[in-house]
Amino acid sequence: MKTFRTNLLRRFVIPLLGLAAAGMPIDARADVAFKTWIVKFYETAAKSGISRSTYEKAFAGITEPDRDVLEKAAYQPEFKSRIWDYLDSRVNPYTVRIGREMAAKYGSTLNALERHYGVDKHILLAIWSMESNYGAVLEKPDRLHHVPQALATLAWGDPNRSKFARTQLIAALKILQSGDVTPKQLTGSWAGAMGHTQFIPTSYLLYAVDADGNGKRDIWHSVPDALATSANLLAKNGWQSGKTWGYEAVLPANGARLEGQTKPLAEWAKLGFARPNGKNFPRGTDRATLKLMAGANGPAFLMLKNFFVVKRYNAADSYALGVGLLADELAGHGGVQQSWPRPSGTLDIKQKFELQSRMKELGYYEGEVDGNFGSGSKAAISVIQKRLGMQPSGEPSRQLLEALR
Ligand SMILES: [Ca+2]
Repeated sequence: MKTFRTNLLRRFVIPLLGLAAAGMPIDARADVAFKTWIVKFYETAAKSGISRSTYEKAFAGITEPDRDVLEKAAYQPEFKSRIWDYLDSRVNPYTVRIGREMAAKYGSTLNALERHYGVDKHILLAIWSMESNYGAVLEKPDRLHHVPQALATLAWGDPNRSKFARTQLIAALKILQSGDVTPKQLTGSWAGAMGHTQFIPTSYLLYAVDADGNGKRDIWHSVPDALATSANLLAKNGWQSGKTWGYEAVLPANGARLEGQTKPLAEWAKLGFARPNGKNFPRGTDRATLKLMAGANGPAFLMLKNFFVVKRYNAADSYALGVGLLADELAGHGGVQQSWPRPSGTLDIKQKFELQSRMKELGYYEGEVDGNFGSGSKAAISVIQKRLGMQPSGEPSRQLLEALR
C-alpha cells in the first residue's frame, strides 16, 4: 500500500507540482541547503585570503552536514556534575599512573619546554590529560570530526554558534593553507578543538609551535609540538615561572564570607586561614583569591595568578582546579586533604575504582578501570542492581559496593 502511494506521488503529484525538491526527503533538502551555504561562504573566506584551491581541498568530498555535530551541539546534560564527581573523573589513580608514564616517556621534551617557557611540566602533563586523556581520545574515530565540515555544519545549522563557527572555520582554512596539515588530518571535536591539547583554530593560529623542528606545527601527531603549544599559551598569558597555582586552605570560622576576595597570602594567614598540612604559606607578596568550590563545608582554596592563567585555556574554575590538583599529584605533592561534602551513600574516588574492578572481576564490566562511570559502567550497574533486586538506577553507590564485597 505504501509503495503504491509513493508510486502515485512520483508519477503524478511531483510532475504536476513541477518541483523536484518537494518530493525530496528532509535530509536531502538539508544537504542541498548545506552545499549551497558552502558555495556561498567562499566569498567570506576569500576576503580573509583563502585561495580557491585551499577551499576546494577543505571541502572535497563533503556532500552533507555532519549530523553528529548538530546532535552533540544540541545535547544538554541532565545533571550538572558536582565538583567532586568532576574531579574524580579527572584526577584519579588512572590519570596519575598514565601521567607518570608519560612524564618518563617524554622527560627530555618536558624538561626542555620547562626551561624554554618557564612553565611547570606537571601542569603541561595535566592539561594533556584533561584535554585528550594523553592523546587517547585521538584514537577514537567516533570522537573525531573533519574540522571544516564540523564548523561549516555549526555555522550553517546552529544559530547560537554560527558566529563562533564562522570565525573558527576561517582560521581552520588558514591552518590548511599554511601547509601544517593535510585536509584529511584536520580533525577535531564536534566544536573544532584539535589535537592532543585541543586547540580551537584561532588559538592554534596564535600559539602553535613547531617544537620537534620538522617544519610543521603538528598538534595532532607530535606530542612535543602539542605540549609546546600549551606552554606557549600559558607563557604568553602571564604564567609566573617557579610559582604554583594555589593552595588548599582550612577555612576559619566565618571565613566563607570572604569568598572571592583577593589579598596577600600573609594577610590570609593573619585572618586565620591555614594549610591542612600545617605548613606555613610561603613568605612574599603573592596575592591570592579565596575560592570555595563546594561551599563553606568543602575545602577552601587560595588561588594565585597561575590559576587564572590556566583559565585562559578553559574558563571554568573546576577545570583549572583539576589541572592544578593533577599537576600536584604528578609532582608527588598529593591531593586534596580535606573531604568534599559528598552526599551520604555515595562513593569517593578510591571506592569508585574498587567498585569498577569488582564489576570487572565478576564479568559485568569490560571497560577500563578508570573511575569514570560512563554509559558502559552505568549499564553494568543497572544489570547488577536488577539481579540483586535493587532499584536499577545505574548509579554507583555504597550499598552496591557493599553488596559486591
Ligand atoms: Ca613539528
